[in-house]
Amino acid sequence: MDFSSPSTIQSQLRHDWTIAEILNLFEIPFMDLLYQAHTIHRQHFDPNQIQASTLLSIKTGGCPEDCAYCPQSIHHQTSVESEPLLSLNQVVEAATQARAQGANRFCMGAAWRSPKERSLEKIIDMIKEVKSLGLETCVTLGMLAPGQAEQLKAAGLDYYNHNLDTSPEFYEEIITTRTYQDRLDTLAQVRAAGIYVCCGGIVGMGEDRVHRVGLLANLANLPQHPESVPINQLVKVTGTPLADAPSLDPFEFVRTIACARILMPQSFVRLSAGRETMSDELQALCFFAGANSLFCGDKLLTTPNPEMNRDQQLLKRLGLAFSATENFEKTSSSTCQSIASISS
Ligand code: SAM
Ligand code: DTB
Ligand code: SF4
Repeated sequence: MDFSSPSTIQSQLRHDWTIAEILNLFEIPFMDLLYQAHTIHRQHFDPNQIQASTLLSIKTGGCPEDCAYCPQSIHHQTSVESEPLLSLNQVVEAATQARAQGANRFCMGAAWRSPKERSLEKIIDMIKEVKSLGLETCVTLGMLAPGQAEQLKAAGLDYYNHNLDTSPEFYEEIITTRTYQDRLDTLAQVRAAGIYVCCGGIVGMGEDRVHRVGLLANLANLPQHPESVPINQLVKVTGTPLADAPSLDPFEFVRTIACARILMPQSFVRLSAGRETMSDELQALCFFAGANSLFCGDKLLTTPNPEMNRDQQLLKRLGLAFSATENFEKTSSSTCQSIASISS
């Protein structure tokens, strides 16, 4: 393929990517890869707009799953304590604050294998209240049983986050308590219920490039690309089996972002966990490579995220603005003010 002219760079919506093709993409010279990814990015998005979501852990710790990266698993001895589900009031308060800070989507995460019916009723109330604040809603609750996605959709849920995390081949080294197929089944239920899909993975877990390629292939070859693709860089947490995982070459991280952009041209690619330890320059490269979404706020679920002030300064220095909404059915939203405009 010729990567030297914008006219030869065409982004197609494909669902038949092979591992060999994606490996070839990873192997092209860095500048050519960035050029191609950025050109595709510009064909679908305003390159100066970044979507912002805020995360809240509504049920922290005590999770029965054994995900090797996760500080919330009961299988690992970390400093995260198990807490009960937050009350509706606590959630509404946090969402109101997030809205005031400029986020347009509020993501609620629960450390569950899957939601029990009684808990789901409480989540449904939370979704309704957060939506009534004019925010987009996202939840991540683990695996869904048949019918639960429909209940969430009826409550007005916009997005469901459920990650493939890594390639099928590396998966068993990371999680043994649920299968790759379990994840695909939950994603299919979410899609069938008409909820937007937020699905990505983690890199920097000691996997090889071929496993990063396998993750991207499985995301891109889903029947429909996820609307939102979070790319997490492992946050190494003391007490988890991955606490001493070897650090990923930052340029390899940028390549992963660029390849995600090329493979899923119309999806929002989210620079997710791991930003706290990334330099401003690395994040800027990621935005150039096609990342156009992030989590804002000082905390992810249990680990730190860059402080709001640092993000505001970064966006200002790069001339980027937080966008109104990524909702695919709405073209504008009056509910949110851009963080950049608040800061200026
Ligand atoms: N329990 C639910 C589940 O696993 O689907 C929802 C919450 S879980 C914390 C959501 C995602 O966070 C995981 O799929 C994983 O990709 C990401 N994650 C968890 N711990 C992480 C870490 N230490 N570093 C980077 N990403 C992490
Ligand atoms: C996702 O892919 N990343 C977010 C969100 N979805 C729920 C979570 C990151 C969690 C990082 C570890 C923690 O803070 O506990
Ligand atoms: Fe539980 Fe989700 Fe953490 Fe896995 S990633 S241990 S399912 S909270």
